[in-house]
Amino acid sequence: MSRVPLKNIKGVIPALVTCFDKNDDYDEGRQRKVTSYLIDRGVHGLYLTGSTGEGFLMTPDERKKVVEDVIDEVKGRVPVIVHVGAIGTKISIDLAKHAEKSGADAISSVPPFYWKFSEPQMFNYYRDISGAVGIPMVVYNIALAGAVGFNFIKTLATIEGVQGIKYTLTSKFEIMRIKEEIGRDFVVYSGADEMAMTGLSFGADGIIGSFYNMIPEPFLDIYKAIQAGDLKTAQEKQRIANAIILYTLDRGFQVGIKAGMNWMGVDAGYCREPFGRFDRETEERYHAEFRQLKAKLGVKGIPFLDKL
Ligand code: MN9
Repeated sequence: MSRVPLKNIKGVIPALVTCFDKNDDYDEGRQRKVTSYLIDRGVHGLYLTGSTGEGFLMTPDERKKVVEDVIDEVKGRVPVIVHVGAIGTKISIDLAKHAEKSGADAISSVPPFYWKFSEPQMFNYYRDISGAVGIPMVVYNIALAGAVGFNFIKTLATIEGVQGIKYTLTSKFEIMRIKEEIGRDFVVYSGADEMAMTGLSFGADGIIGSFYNMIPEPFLDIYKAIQAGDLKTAQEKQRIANAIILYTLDRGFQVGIKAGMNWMGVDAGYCREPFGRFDRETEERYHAEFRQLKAKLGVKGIPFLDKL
């Protein structure tokens, strides 16, 4: 099986939503459609069953099914990173081996959480998972799971197999520091969508996040603009994207992103409980509010706004 080396996995990578039906069951049909829809829009890769993918709300078997269906649907068109994080090493190893066997290009994991594990325990977690597979590991650093500090990132980078980090913190200067002190080859994905251009201009190789499901285009433009050194364009696209992001965050972001995708023309289904769902009136009201935002912004050429 040919795999994409981590250093070649760059650009705009949606933390893919997982689609559930109205009975709260995983929905393969919608999942396949959403997958191909995003590839057609030009995203550069996919990150599965992470926070946005509601991975922690699924059983290991359900997570495996999502991975199999998405990789089958992708058919090698873009690289795939699978989040295998769980509180226990044994479950994560099982998910990691399954991801490798299914054809994933890389795995990723938050540190084990809930019990406030010590750094040696977290180190062993990453060592044991990485040691069980032959594909690279991307550490997922996010406050929700208890963010780890720079020195510990450096320690984790000594593990064979740990080749990168998804850095979902707002301290973006650390991205530059990681590249300086760990090495240019250590792959960094910037993870706060609101600061995508900051992360990229500080040296991140790519961006992985929730909103690339709903509004990939401005971020594809930001990625291109930063590569071309065009800060002005990047800033303008980030400004518009952030207006949309902040509006969505205020209205419940997991559910809001799926509603937004629906308005874009792809049915991403429902979120899993306890996230809840919009009733018809609420969704219609939000839709109307977004049209007001569009009028206020007064811009054209952002497909999400154009379609509202
Ligand atoms: O990195 C995402 N974080 C979470 C992933 O899911 C907690 C981000 O993409 C945020 O959802 C986004 C909105 O704040 O930046």
